[in-house]
Amino acid sequence: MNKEPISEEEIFKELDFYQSQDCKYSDGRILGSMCTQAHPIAQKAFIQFLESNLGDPGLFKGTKAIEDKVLKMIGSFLSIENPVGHIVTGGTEANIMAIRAARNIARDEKGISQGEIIVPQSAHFSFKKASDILNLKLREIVLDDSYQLDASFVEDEINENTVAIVGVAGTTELGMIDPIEELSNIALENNIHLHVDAAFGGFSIPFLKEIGYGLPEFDFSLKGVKSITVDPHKMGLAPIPAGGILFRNEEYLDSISVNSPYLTIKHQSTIVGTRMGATSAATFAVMKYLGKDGYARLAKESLDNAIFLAESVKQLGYELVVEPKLNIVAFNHPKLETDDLAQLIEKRDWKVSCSSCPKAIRVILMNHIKREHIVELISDLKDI
Ligand code: 0PR
Repeated sequence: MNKEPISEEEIFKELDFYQSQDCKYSDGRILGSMCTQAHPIAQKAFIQFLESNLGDPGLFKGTKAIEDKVLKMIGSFLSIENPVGHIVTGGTEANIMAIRAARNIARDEKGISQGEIIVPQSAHFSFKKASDILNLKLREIVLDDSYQLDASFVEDEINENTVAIVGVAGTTELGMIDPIEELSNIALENNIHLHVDAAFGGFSIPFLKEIGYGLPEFDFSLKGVKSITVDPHKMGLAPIPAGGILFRNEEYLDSISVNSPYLTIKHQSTIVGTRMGATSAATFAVMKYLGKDGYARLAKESLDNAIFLAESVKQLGYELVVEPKLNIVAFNHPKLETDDLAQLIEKRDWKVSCSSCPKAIRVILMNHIKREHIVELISDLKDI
């Protein structure tokens, strides 16, 4: 490190140099990201609340009230009036908190010491982290022909050690929606915690349903659903790191709270201690600014773009993996291996991502990918 101070100008010259090596969402070339440009109003609120620490909410009572309001607003489109939870660092922290709550309650109420969780093959790798950290065995359920969890296999995997079942509403690779209603019934019959990972789909499915899209139920209206992950920093247009975890009631948060004696609150349930208030403020701002109509418009635009891309690649003779349910399109070349196709697309300056199950090129139609970018991509795919 330098001993003598360096001028602001010098520092920013250096920072600009490094930043110029980063990809920019606004270029429309990032095809495989679930994050996108934060809405300008969210950026403004983020900066205003930069110093606020929700790890010690007695010092930041106003920011704490904002976090509570955000949870209530999210609850208003996930069929719950008074959710309990937090705005956290992302889907990973949210999922770990949910599984931790399920494990602790199963331990305290059923005496389970060697717990297991049941997840679809399509579950995000954060559940691997959760099972490792929480010492739980992971049981994976195979997918059906449309790449959704096959609920008929779930009951076979349940045993006296099962602490949670996970369903995904908007899978990471393909944007599919698991049969959450069936999972809810199974969870209720067997008295097991059902967690829904709607990190990606939580900010789009409810709004698409509202404007008439026939998508399945996945939220707290289903009695078996005890917790939902829903990330403002994905389809919510909030800045990173804004995840959301909502529980049905206080019992779940209590089960993961530890004493924090010298703070202004005496208990803390998040994994992270010192934590941002800025993300709650930013999420509050963008949610108010867009309203349900704004999110419905954005979700429809993204889905329309996905359908447009899907139809176009089919017309070009590419093989579509599955008709898009949400704004993710996965496809393959009829002759080339996926990795070779990925390389050819990368060569044309696109930032490509591949799905693993099945192997395919995967494009997430986030807000930064506009129609003109898709048209350009289609033209490159035509050449290839
Ligand atoms: N649950 C689901 C369904 C997800 O898709 C993701 C992340 C998570 C949980 C975990 O969320 P956090 O990453 O917020 O902890 N899905 C994307 C993925 O892993 C995240 C992502 C975002 C990846 C932007 C790349 C990228 O450029 O693919």
